[in-house]
Amino acid sequence: MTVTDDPTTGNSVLGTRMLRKEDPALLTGEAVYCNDMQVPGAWHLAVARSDYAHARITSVDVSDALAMDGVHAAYTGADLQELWGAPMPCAWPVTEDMKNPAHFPLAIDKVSYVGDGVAVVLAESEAIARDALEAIAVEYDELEPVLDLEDALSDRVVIHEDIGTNSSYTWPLLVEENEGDVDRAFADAAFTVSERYVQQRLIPMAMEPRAVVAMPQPFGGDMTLYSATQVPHILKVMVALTLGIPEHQMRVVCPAVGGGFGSKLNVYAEELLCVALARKHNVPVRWNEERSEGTHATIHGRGQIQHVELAADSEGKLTGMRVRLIGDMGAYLQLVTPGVPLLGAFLYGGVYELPKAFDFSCTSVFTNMTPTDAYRGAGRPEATYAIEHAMDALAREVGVDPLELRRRNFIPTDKFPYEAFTGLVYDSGDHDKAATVAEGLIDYAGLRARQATQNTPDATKRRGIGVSTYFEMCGLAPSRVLASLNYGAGGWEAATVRVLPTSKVQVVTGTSPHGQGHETAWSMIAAEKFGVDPADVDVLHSDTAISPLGLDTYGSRSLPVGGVAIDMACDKVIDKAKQIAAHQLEANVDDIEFAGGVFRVAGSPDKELPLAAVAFEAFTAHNLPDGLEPNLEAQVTYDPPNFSWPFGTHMCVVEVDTETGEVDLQQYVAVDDCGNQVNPLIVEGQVHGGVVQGIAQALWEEARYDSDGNLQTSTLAEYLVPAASDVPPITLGESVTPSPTNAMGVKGVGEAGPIGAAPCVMNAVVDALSGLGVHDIQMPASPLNVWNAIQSAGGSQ
Ligand code: MCN
Repeated sequence: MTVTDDPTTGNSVLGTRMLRKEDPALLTGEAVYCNDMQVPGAWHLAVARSDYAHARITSVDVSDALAMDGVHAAYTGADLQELWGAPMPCAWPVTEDMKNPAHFPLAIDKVSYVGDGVAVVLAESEAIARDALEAIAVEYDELEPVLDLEDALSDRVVIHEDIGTNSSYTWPLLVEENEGDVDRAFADAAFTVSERYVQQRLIPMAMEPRAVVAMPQPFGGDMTLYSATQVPHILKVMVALTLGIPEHQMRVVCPAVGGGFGSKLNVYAEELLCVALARKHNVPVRWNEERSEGTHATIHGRGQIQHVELAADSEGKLTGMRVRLIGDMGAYLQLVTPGVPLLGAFLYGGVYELPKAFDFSCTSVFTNMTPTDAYRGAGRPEATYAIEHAMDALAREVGVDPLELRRRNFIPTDKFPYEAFTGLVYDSGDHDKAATVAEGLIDYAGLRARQATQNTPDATKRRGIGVSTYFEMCGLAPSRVLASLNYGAGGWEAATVRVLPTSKVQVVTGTSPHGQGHETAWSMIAAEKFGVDPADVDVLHSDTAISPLGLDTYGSRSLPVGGVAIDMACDKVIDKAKQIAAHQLEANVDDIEFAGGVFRVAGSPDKELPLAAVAFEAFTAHNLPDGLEPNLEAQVTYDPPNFSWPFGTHMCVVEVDTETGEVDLQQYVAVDDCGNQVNPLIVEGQVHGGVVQGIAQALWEEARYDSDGNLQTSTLAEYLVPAASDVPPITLGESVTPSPTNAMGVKGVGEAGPIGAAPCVMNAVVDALSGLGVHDIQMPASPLNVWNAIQSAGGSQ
């Protein structure tokens, strides 16, 4: 990648398809993941886990394990209780009276899901530690498990006796002065639909399972925690608070991290166990997750029952909406579990001009299953599914094409920035454009014509066309708005930019990439500003000793918050450099221009200084303006004034075999508008990966439990993660609507794919079968679920 050094046009790195800098190390095996770390003398931790979903522990005996060769120590939950200064943290108490049962890294009296930790072994190798688990004897009194959300609500069996109910909180979003409007909207409606959807639980499947190494420093009492996490900064604070370690003596480092999709946005029992036991024994302690262990012990995503009602006038224009959710939180609250439905609450109106007649409420319940938490999109794919699937149901009621119904309801382009019914302001949007681009790429009109010919009443191969649109609320910031939702952290991000004496650039970021290509993107931002080659920019991240300030990577916040902070820090450095250049060139600072890596005096083309000369001058400090500090460095902590609001339209084509129930996804088109793009190649990669995750929710993936609460899909043989060969080529259309919120005009893109994809595919499947009387199909649209839906519809219109 080269940079154009044309001072008249400036550089042109931004917006180019630069290959990712980080990939050679990742692809050649040079990158070091947590599990690759060589740690002489480390003790290996293994966790004995409950085989019961709901049971009282009557005894735990670790003595046989302790007697085994190579075993250094073995502990029950009761043995370690004194180590926990506080229970495991939940940082999002969404209501004042939210119920949060105490949750410790190991259970003592009672287990609440299959996989709940009950004891640990520390041994000289991982194999010995895992073998020793077999020697631990645990006796249980089995209790009836609570696995159904509606049953959980009834409190027929209460999981956590200390809180006396399975309901943790009820959180409403109703514009009070409009109370009554909702009922009126439904009473006056020409059309209504009332739907019930189930968001099945999903299991995040990062390529790299979790792994932890806790290393006490030999001198000085400090602790370094290496973890396959996406939130080193948050983890540091939480571990310090939970274990009572002075925060300045805690350091968290993420080596290379192989994906997270939200599942590594957490504080896990194994992280606390490794740190606490490393302190106790003053040795390094490490733990590696096995895949089937992870399907139990790492959070699950989704898990909601959604009741959605729409009211519309005779044209199909929305006039009111009611949403009732039941959220499945699993056995305990993890770091942000309660907040997930709230993130979706604001998006139930989709991209439509919904009046304020909106009534939302969510009750979240405990169940005897693995805890749920944020999984790519976190609440927003669920909300988009609900409105977009319901819009198709409404289109069938009204008798109009689903795309036409959406167009009738789009927020008009000239109304942006648009204050939504929730009071939040959508920064920019052009839904008609996104839909038009998608429509053209897929040949929507032609497809509808061919569909009419193909889907005769007795056709066994039926074509379906799916449409979905979305608005996403991401960039998770501003801090003040997050505060109003009771979120326990801020939404800012920090960046430090240094131009080194030789004019190489160092960017220190608080973001923590785990597959998103930040080293490339952040290099491009700095290269554009300074007129240097991106190869000359080094990006430092994911180590709290090197980057002490940060709020990490989730919620598609890294570019619109962290990237913008870098852009701003570069500007600050340039402003300082201009003062030095003005001093050297004996000119007024206001006359100094900077482009293509060179400072020039306006109107005097012969008076110029390259960045390298200014950087060296700043370093030697031999001749700086009076009062100016040496070196070229600036730090910015940026707290944006608004969320980031990407949007888009997805369309797809399926063919459904009515005899086998098999769905063949044949075409997929996505138009995702994330404002200006730093690197379209990365953006495309993000959309491709995300779309496949959304398709997977629609067609294949599901965490399935049996009636005893055993996870039946605990390995990759049963949990159907797609391969590239399972999906058709994904055609991406272009739409760029810059955000007015930040100077770069960027919005996030990391979660767009799954938000648009699941409803798009499910709309296509139902569209294929609606002529047979099929109104809905439960996700995933497996052959069995599809076939059953066809049979129960009975083939009638
Ligand atoms: N980008 C860009 N131009 C834009 C928007 C984004 O060039 N207008 C680039 C950014 O520079 C960055 C990437 O796209 O390199 C993603 O940026 P952003 O949308 O800010 O998202 P984050 O970096 O904050 O990533 C988080 C997001 C989330 S929430 C999940 S979950 C997710 C995802 O990213 N998990 C992922 N993408 C993933 N990709 C991989 N490979 N692995 C995961 O675990």
